Amino acid sequence: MTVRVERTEVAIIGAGPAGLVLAHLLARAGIDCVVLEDCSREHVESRVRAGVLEFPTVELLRELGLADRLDREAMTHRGVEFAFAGQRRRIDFEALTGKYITVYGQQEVVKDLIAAWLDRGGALHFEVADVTVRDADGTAPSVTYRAGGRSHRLDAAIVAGCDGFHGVSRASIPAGALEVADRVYPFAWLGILAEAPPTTEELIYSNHERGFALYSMRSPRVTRLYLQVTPDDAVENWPENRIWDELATRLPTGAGFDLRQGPILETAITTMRGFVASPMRHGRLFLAGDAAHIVPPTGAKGLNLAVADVVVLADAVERFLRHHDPAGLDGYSAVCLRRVWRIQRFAAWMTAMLHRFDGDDRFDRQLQLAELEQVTTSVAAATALAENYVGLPFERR
Ligand code: RFL
Ligand code: PHB
Repeated sequence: MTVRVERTEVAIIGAGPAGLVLAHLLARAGIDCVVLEDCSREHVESRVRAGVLEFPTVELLRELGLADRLDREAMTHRGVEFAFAGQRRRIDFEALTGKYITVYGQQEVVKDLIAAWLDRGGALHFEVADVTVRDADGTAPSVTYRAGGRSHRLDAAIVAGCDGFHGVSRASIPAGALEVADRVYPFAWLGILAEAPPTTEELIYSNHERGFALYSMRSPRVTRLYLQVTPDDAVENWPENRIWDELATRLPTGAGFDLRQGPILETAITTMRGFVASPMRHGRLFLAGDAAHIVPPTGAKGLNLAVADVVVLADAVERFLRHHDPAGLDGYSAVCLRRVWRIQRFAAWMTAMLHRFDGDDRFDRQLQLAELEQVTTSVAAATALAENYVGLPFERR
């Protein structure tokens, strides 16, 4: 069968936040790229995931001219609350760091990035199948795939593996060429999206003796709530009334907090894991975002970390393709991994401080409460949390 051959400078696998932001960054630098996505546009635009955007992420979207709708519709949060031992304490990001976070659904970001990309005539193929990375260890890599009943080959100078944790990019790297660090947590999150107006202006992370709960939101009409559950739990075990009862138990009561109920639009269980593959490169294949690493969601970092990677990658690719300087590509993995591990540390620390671990004794519990006391009373400790939460500055030239 004939193979359709196309050429570009950068082949991007995956139209999630990493792949789409990379495409826009490269286009700004005048670099040609093609994005390949195995799901449909409807599917990627409706996948409910992250909601918290760091300050540097939002600044970058603005700089790229991709934040018009975000600036109209998103919610600015200047702090966050922690509930524990019957109290609520606020950490004031703005006072401590001068920065804030933005609450805007990941699928809204993805919608905006796709619309802007297609508007400017960018190449993006949905529903491609059998995506395979070829000859990554030579100087002429390519990606083959099937679409519209035909076989295709996309030749490129660089392949960007932005295809998430279960993608093909990382899996195409020979065993032995990657080192993996992995931590699976002994719990999961049950997340719901409910058509109910938020009762507070900011997120509430709650440490409760029955387990962690998180109060978040997506808009003035939709709340996003999470409960710590066991890793083998199933959505079928959680009828609506059980979810609301458990949320009411674990979230604070009184003092302006009123858990408003409403129709549940979606329920899903997410396992909790920290994972890092290194190096984030194999020859001309560069991994970015969840394809290279995942963090437990307690720090709200995964999407933001994906964006931080592609900021470094776009810069490195430009130096290589436009100035024949491979230094950026050679340093890519080390530069990204420095941030990745700082974020893993933050997410692991938040996770340890807020969840109930099986086998916790009275001593462990008191240590958790003391940690929360320290973080919410010491300006130094609160500042350390705030600067990580609002987002460490990107590494840029
Ligand atoms: P994505 O978003 O998974 O995108 C990868 C894309 O690649 C496609 N793909 C392929 N395409 C072509 N060929 C193949 N063989 C392919 N295989 C896969 C996929 O269809 C998809 O479109 O990875 P990316 O771009 O690296 O982005 C990472 C983020 O999605 C992820 O880290 C966050 O969602 C994590 N996360 C959060 N991050 C935050 O920054 N703030 C948060 O508040 C936050 N909350 C969360 C989260 C993740 C959660 N879940 C469901 C895991 C809350 C939850 C519950
Ligand atoms: C969310 O709103 O989905 C969310 C917020 C904070 C987190 C994780 C998820 O830490």
